[in-house]
Formats: sequence, structure tokens, C-alpha cells
Amino acid sequence: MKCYYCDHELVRALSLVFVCLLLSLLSIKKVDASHQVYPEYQTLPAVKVKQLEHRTGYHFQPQKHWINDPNGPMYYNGIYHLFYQHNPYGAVWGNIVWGHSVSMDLINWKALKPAIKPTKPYDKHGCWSGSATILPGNKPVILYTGVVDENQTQVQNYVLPANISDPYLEEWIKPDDNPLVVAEPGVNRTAFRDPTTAWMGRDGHWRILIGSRRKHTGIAYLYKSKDFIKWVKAKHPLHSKDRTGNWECPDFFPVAREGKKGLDNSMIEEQNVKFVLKVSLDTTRYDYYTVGKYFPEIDRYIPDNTSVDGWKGLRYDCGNFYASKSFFDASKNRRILWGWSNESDTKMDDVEKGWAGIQTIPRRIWLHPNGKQLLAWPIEEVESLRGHKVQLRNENMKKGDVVEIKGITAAQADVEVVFSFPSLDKAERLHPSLDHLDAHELCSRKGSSVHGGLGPFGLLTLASGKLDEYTPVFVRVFKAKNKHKILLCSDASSSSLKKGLYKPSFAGFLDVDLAKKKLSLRSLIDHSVVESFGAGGEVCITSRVYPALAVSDNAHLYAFNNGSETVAIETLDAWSMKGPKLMN
Ligand code: DQQ
Repeated sequence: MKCYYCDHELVRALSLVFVCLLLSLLSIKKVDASHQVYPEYQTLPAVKVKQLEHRTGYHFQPQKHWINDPNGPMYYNGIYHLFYQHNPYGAVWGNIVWGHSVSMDLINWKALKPAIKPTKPYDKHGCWSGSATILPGNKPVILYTGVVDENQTQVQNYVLPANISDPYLEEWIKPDDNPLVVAEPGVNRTAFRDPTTAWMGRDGHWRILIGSRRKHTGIAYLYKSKDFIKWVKAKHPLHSKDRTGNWECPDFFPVAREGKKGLDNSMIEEQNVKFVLKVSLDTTRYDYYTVGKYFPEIDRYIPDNTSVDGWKGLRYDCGNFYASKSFFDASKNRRILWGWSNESDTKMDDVEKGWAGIQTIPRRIWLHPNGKQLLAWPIEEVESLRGHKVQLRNENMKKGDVVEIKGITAAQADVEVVFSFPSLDKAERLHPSLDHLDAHELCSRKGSSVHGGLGPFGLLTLASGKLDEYTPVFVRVFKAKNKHKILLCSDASSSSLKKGLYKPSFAGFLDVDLAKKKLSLRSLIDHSVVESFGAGGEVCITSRVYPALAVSDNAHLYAFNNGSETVAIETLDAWSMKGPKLMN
């Protein structure tokens, strides 16, 4: 089988030249690790799955082999469904089917057989990403991208549950009128994929987006249908943006202006609603989004002028998190976000482990009271996995102090901490020559061991006893021009003594009011993943790390301060995390 990510090599090489030019022009961070596929491993089943060391304990992973994008998440008749891109035959990308798991609580999962496999001329080269929509009369339907030939021509197909009264919806059928949407002349048929959940307009017509590009302009094509079968391309895309490259996995949904309540995709006429358009950038492998207005009468979306539309735009997660998809959970009136976190060890490591890729812990998302960005927080159900708890209260950390948080399983833990400080006076001045740096670059220059004024302070996760390895998640406050710049870093550069790993210094800027002189941080630590949430979910960062020493019982957790200002751990609560149970 020809491989999509390999074919991308040529495209990638060409686009790299373009990207380098752009990066230097726009001074955006370097391209992160992209995932490549080694065809020789595509159909190399895992003999034995290494359970120990780096396999996660409470994140979503199938028993073995490769996974990527979350697909068609939905809540239907009391059951959550998660589908995902999966290679059933190897630990690298290829042979893509829709894996399928179900759950009553988004934590404990039951694995089912693949829901969609390549069997028809319109999908025989792959069943790629897509979304679920629940039609009136409580009828679920899935739209997905089928790859029809070796050139990777893409079309959009649908499947329906074979037996609507089966609570798990195990069987899906491909009706004869597939494919539903083929690229018309002028549309790039090899970049035409990942249909969204549909929404219904005032005119009673359904709408979906399909991700694409024309040259380097990313495009979300809009298609409309009265009956969900015959789809017509609208005159204009819903939105497009030059110099962003191919748009994968678009997601478009309304958010309430106030409160945490989620909205169904079709609730476009609600009062006090804003919209979010998220796209996954094929060139940089990260997701960015804008908050804006949707004009249903002309089917256009316009980002607010507070949202940067492009590579410097808002990120769901400043780390290893891609091809995300959200859904409306009607059982709790909330919107939930799933995202794929790729491995950042070597392909050989993945083949040896017998698995690659995890889904991050589902996050509830809602609009920040400032109306300019989303907030994200791990769903409350994850707290059901909290076991033994330890806590610290009002513990001062002077410059150079390291405090061990003992008594929990540090390799599999949940930590919530509030740091406080007496004043902002000692915040270090950001040298004008560093002012233009993006957060990642600043984090890699000003790591956790580089002494500062107010910060760096935070947690040392997955740390070895003698601190030969650690993944610091920390804050550093700078005085810049006339405001403070607050950097949140999750820095993998010292995470492992192993060579050949991708160890990025992921970071983002927090836009919080420091008047209260407090900053909060939460980290979900799970063997090879650290998911962190700064200031209640303003900035989220996921790092994948592979310690050689800080594994299982040899992993430690510390709090630290390397700034001249004394910082107090006002409250720290940490839990050992249990593994989920398999659902019967
Ligand atoms: N992954 C799928 C595509 C999608 C890409 C293929 C994003 O449908 O565009 O596995 O990671």
C-alpha cells in the first residue's frame, strides 16, 4: 500500500523550502517533528506489547499498534463512542481503519472491532478522518474520507448503523449511494478531506466543512444538503487563510458567550453565541483556532480582530496535540475535546514497543470570560481515578529549593498546585533582544535551571532521584515594555538520558491578571505523557517523554523555585492515579 505520510515526503520537502522562507519572514517557531512512516513496518504486527515503562496507565490507547486522529466522537443513547484512525497491523501509520471503543463515562472503555474498513472502490486505499452527526429522529450518521486510488484521491462517504437498537452500534453499513461528495474541477482532490459534524441552518439545509488548500491557502469548503445525501458546494468557502497550507480536520462550533455550557452544532441561532473554527495545519502539525462570528445568511465566518488568524494564532495546546475533534455531550450539556498525541521517540522504539499514539484526556472547553479564547480542563470524570492523596500547604521555596512530593505514584499522578508570591518587583526584565521571541524559543533559552527573578518555579515531573532526568513544567514572569509576560513551559530537553528522541521545549504565554499574585498549575502525569494546564486551562501543553531512569517506582515528583523571589506553595494536592477498568 502506498503511504500517505511517505508521499508527503516530496510535498514536505518542497513545502519545507517555502516554510523556511515563511518562517524567517514571519519569525515563527521551527517546524516540530513531523511523523513519517517506514513502509517496511506498516504491516509488521507487534509480537508482544511492552506494557511497562512508557505505556500509559490511564490515557486512551488500544491494546496495540498505531493510532492517530480521534474520529466521530459522540454521545448516543447513554453511551460515548470514540472512533480513531488505527493501523490494525503495525505500530506505524498505514492500513488505516476506524477503530471503535465505547464507554459509559469517557474513562473506562470497551474495545470493539473496527467500525469502518477499506472494502469498497471509494475507500479501498484508506478510511480517513471524519465526524458523526445525530440526525432528527435520533439517527446517527458518520461522514468520513475515503481514499480511492494510489494518487490519494479523496472523496467523502457515509455509513449508518446496521442495527440502531444495538447499544454499542458495532456494525456500520456503507449504503450504495456512496461516495456522497467528490472534488469538482478546481478543487484539489488530494487535499480534500475530514468532513465536520453537520449543522442545520435556518433554511433547513445541512452544512459541513471539508478541509483543503489551494496552493498555500488553507480552505474550509462549505457543502450544503437538504437530505444529507445530495451535497452541493457553496459559492464561497466558509473561511480560508493564505499561507497556512493544507487544512486538516476542521472543527466548527458555537460557544456560549457566558458560562461553561456547551451547545449543539446546530444551535447557531442562539442569542449570545460566538463561534470557533479550528484547523489542523498539515505543515506544522499543530491545531490553531479563532473565535469569531458566523453570518448564517451568507454562510461566512469572520474571526474577531482579537484572534490572530494564522500560524501565530491561538492553540488548543502548545505541545504535542493534533487533529483534534470536539463534540457536544448532551448528557451533561458540555463540549468535549479529544486530541491525538503522537509519540516523539523513534520509529524503531515504536516498533519495539508494539504501539504508538495516545488520545489526550478528554477536555471540557468553553469560552473564557474575556471572550477572546477558550478555556480547557480535564473532564471531571478523570477524578474518579484519583487514589491515594498527599497535600502541602503554605510551604515557602527560596531560590534553589526543591521540595519532594512523596507518597504517591509519581509516574502516574494528578497534581494541582497554587503558587503565590509577595510581589512582582523581582520579575526579570526581558531584554529587548529577546522580546520578539516566541514562547518556545524563550523557553528553550530560559530553561528551568536558568536562574531568574520571579520564577522559574513549578514542578519537576517524571524526575529521577538524582535529577539526571526531569520534565519541568514551570512559570517565569518577565517585565517587558509596559506589561508582564508570563511564560508557561513544559520542557522535554532534560527528560531522558536516551539519545535520538525529539525533546522540544514547548511553551505558551499566559494572559492572566497577576494582581492576586497567584498562579495555578495542574499536571496529569502518565509514564510518557505530561499534560499541563496553566491558570485554569488558559494555556495547555502536552509533552511526550521517555525517561530511562525515572520510570515506574523510580520516578519522583518535585516542586522547585529557581528565582530570587521566594515563592509559596499555597496549596498542593497530588493523587496517585488508578488505571481504568475495562468495560464488560
Ligand atoms: N490523518 C488522517 C487524515 C487527516 C490526517 C489520515 C490528520 O484524514 O487529514 O490518517 O492527522
